[in-house]
Amino acid sequence: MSTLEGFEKAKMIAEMQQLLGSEVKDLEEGFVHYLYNTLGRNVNSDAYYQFKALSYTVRDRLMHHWKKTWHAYNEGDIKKAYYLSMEFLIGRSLTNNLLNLGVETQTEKAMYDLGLSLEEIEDAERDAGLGNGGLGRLAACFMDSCATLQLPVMGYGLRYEYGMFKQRIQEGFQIEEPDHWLGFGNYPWEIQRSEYTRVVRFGGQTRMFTDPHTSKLSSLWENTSDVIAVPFDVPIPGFKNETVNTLRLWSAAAVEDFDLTQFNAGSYFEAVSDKSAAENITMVLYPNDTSENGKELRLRQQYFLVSASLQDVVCQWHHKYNGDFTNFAQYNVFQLNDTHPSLAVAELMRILLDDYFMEWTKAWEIVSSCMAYTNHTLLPEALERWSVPLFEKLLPRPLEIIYEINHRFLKQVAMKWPGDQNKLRQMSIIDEHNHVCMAYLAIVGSFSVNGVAALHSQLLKDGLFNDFYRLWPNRFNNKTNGVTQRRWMASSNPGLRALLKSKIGEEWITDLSQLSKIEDFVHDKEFRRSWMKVKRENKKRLAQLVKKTTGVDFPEDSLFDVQVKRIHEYKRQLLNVLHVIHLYSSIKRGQVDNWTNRCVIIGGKAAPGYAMAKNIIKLVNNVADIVNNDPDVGNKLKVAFIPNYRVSAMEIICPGTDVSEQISTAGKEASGTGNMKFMMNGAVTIGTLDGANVEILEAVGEENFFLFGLKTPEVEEMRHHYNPHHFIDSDEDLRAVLGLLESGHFNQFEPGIFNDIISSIKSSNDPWMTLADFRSYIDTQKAIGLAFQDHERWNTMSIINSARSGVFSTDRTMMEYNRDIWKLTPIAHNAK
Ligand code: B1N
Repeated sequence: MSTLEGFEKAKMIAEMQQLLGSEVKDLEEGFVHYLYNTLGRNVNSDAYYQFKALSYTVRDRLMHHWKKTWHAYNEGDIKKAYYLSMEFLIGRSLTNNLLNLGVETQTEKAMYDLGLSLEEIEDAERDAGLGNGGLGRLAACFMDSCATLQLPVMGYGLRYEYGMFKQRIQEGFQIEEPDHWLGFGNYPWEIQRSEYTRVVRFGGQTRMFTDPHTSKLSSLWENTSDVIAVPFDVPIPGFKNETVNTLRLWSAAAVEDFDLTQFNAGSYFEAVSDKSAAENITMVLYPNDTSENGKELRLRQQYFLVSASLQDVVCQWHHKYNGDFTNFAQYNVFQLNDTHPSLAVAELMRILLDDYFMEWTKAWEIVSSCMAYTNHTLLPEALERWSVPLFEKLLPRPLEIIYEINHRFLKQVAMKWPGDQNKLRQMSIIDEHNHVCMAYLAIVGSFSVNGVAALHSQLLKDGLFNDFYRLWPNRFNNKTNGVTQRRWMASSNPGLRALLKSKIGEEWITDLSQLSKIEDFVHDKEFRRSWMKVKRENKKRLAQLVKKTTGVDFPEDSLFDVQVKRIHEYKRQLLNVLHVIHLYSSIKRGQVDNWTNRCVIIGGKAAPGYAMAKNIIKLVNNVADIVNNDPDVGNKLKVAFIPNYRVSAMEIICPGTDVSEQISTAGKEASGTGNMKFMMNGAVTIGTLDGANVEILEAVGEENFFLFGLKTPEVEEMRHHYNPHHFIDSDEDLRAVLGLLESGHFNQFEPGIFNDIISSIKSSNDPWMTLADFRSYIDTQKAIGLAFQDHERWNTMSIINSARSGVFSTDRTMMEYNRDIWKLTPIAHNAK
């Protein structure tokens, strides 16, 4: 380097430092300003206020780009997509927003200068738990990827006052506590936008009248009880690209604070309780994952979301194009996150027919070319059906429209299958029991129907929706789920990020396929050592979390075996417990040759009304208690049930995991997304051929995946003659496990509490056929234990799993939705 070049370089570095320095100073000033002036606290206040002040500071930096993005999307003729979802499981936002803004180091320095730790401040943020599990978290990952890809996509959801309940464990039982996540104030990431308030109508009656515009007989919806929808906007920044998309969450309010007529008539109590009935709509998230919430309030929530969101879009269109809807479908597409917002089909019809006096065929042409439906489950208990009387009471006008949609649809069915009464009956949107089948409404009203993993999409076509597939084969497609690597690697696994940076740079943060480059280093000694070291550090962090939340000590050189997800019989946490009991019983019998020390983590919430799931939690805790306190066991086996599993817990759990448990009964898990997070972070999967496991196996190859269990067709075949006793009689290990369970070994002072569990797995009607997969699971776990002892082999598997996870980024998923369904043009605006 010449002196001149050296001088230039030194000058550049100095300028850069100055720039960084001024950034640090700005952050400091902003932080102190909000802490003192807005929150009335000082620097030594509670970490929660520090978090709030820092969040406001960071939010300020998003505002300008947010506005610019909004204008860029709304100025010209730009096609936009709307993601309608009852759940957005956002988790924390501070760390993520710092990452996407590219100011993590500067912020860390700013806080350090003030004598504070950024990590502690980040840890004070409460999770925005506005979702149950995979479906809600997927919506949040989608939002992150759309902003990073600069796709004009807006999220629409509900601003629940209470998110997913907090789970506490008391004497082994799950206790639910309300989660007042807003923290008795505002969420620092939201901006209330009262100017976009909408009115949503419920109840009343319909009356026929002659429409003065068309001179046709029309329906008038009157005497309704109205509720106000107030939007709160949450910014969704893309990764270092100046795009900030919007997630709009609706909150319910009474039309007027008090109904004055009632109030004046002396009905003070009724007036106030009407107000709270209105506000009830967005009070609480229904805590059921993959099961129906057949309650009136849930239907209210669904219509509230759909009506407010569609009015929002349609009103803006109306103003912009003076009521000309010719091109509406060309510029707007609505993605329905499962059937929960499928009323959108009827509601958009209602708006076009009743508010804009459009003709049916024209309106239907628009509606059915701008709706797209994603199915997330095949489980019959999750398929939404609303009783017609309830519908009639709550939504008489949308019901009329559904009748008409069905009438016209059944004519099409009759044309396709002339004289086939069965088909009409099977495919009718109104079923034999006088229920509205929301999935059929969604399919009939959409131009695209997709499943969430290759196997799941195939099963939709072959089974559940076969009739519809035969009628409209081109409507059906697959979009395999993903997760965002920004949250699930870059931000939650800083050790891995640093290692990757040193080898392959940082392009993977926006192009995960780049991860494959690390396979070039799979034989590089120094790289391999660093990879192990990163995992070791992450296991340390995870062990600390386990210690803090359960008191159990996890030795870091043990195999960390993790199953975290909602508790459900189909996910088979029970199979996992049976394995734990098998290990315990082996130790007790002295069968410990070639033993691998193992720490088992199970975590997840049970729906409060799901007795069996709650009992499974109790069983895990009781087994853990016996195992962890038996001196014969020592470090050979440790078991912990992590309480209150949520997004922010997964951020610590996932990087520290060696084995990822994905053990659902084949054909039951639509996709799974935890499986992808673990894989990215270098865990090896033990799994059935179910959901996206199929694609994970395909990516890593059989030598890097521990496959076990029956395949989907085998499950379905065996169902007809399933006999668990056949497996019990022929398997000594299984007998030993069941013997321990049945003897009350794990419930000595609580007689009989596990009887239901025992009889469910011993029943020939067990839909999840747990015992059928026992042998294969135990043998595969044995193979895992041995593989783990070969550190080098394990390390190779770990590296390869991560290296080949590129396809499981939601960036890829979103590009596919866009290519095949939305067809949006990315908008790169220059925010000057
Ligand atoms: O959606 C995830 C998938 O990865 C999971 O396999 C799937 O189980 C999950 C009713 C659901 N399906 N259905 C729901 C959630 C809430 C509710 O009230 C159903 N969740 C899934 C993402 O595709």
